[in-house]
Amino acid sequence: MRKLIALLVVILFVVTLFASPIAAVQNTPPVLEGGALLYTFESNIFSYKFQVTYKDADGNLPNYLFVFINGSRRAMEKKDIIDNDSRDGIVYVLELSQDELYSIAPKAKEWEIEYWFRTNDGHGPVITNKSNLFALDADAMGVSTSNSAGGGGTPGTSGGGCGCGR
Ligand SMILES: [Ca+2]
Repeated sequence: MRKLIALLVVILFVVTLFASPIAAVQNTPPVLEGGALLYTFESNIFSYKFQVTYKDADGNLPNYLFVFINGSRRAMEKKDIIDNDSRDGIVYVLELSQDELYSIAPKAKEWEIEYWFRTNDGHGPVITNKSNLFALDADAMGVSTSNSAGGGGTPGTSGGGCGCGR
C-alpha cells in the first residue's frame, strides 16, 4: 500500500513537473497595437475615441480590455461586435463626448491626458506604455492626410513592442 501511495506521489510530481511549464510555454501573450486617443469635430463640437487593437497569436479572446485615462479605468468595447478573430486583431474602442472625457480628466488639456491600455488573454495581464498621443481621427473626418498621426510613428511610446510586464 505504501508503495502504491509512493508511486502515486511520484506520478503526480512528474505530471505537475511536465504539464505546467508546457501549458505556460504554449501561450503567447497578446499584443495591444496602435493605441491612440482620436478626436473629431463637427461645428465646434468635439468628440473623442480611445482605440486599440488586440492581437493574440493563439486566438485567445481578452477577459477584459481597459483603458486607464489619467489613472481612471474604463472598459472598452469591440468596434465590430461580431469580430472574434484575435489572430488578425480585434479593434476596441471607447467613445466619449467632450463632457464625458473632461469628467474623467478634469481641467486637463487634450495633450495632457495620459492613458494606457490593459488586457488579459486568460494567462496573465498585458499593459501598454503610457501615451499622450492625441490625433485627428482622419478616417472619421473623411480626410486623408499624408502626414497622418494615425498608425506607426508614436513619439514617446517607442520600444512599445515589448509588453514585458510593466
Ligand atoms: Ca495568448
